[in-house]
Amino acid sequence: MSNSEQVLVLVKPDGVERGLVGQVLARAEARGYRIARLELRRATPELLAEHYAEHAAKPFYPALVEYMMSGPIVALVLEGAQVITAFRTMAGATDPVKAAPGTIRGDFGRDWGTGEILNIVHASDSPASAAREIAIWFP
Ligand code: IDP
Ligand code: MG
Repeated sequence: MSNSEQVLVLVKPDGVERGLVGQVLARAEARGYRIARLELRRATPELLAEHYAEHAAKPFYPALVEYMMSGPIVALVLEGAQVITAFRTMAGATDPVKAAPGTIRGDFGRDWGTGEILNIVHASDSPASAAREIAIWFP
């Protein structure tokens, strides 16, 4: 499997709280991706500052940190050819209201009327970000 890739996936606190870990894992397994790492974690401000460095200056960043620290996270690494592109497609658009049915965010997410975007999963968006994020969560 020389062209195999790895992607970092996080089941975010809303996904864990709502009991959606199994659904996310089941979708990854149903498509035949291998689970290479899997751990229940708690994010810290330091870890999130690294993970979301590109968003640190955005107005929603403080709320994003609060969201990501609101409960446990399930961090996993999936492996397989083109898994980065495939899992991003499976996750769906960032805003669950706009995410297509059939995607994780489009099937399980919604606007909860709080002004926040709660969208169940994170997935690395490129080989470079996957390598960077896997090193952060699984050093
Ligand atoms: P992604 O998770 O689909 O890659 P990004 O634009 O990288 O989306 O944003 C990272 C995360 O920050 C999103 O998943 C979401 O939780 C949060 N976020 C992004 N944009 C907004 C916003 O405009 N308001 C509130 N939260 C946002
Ligand atoms: Mg992103």
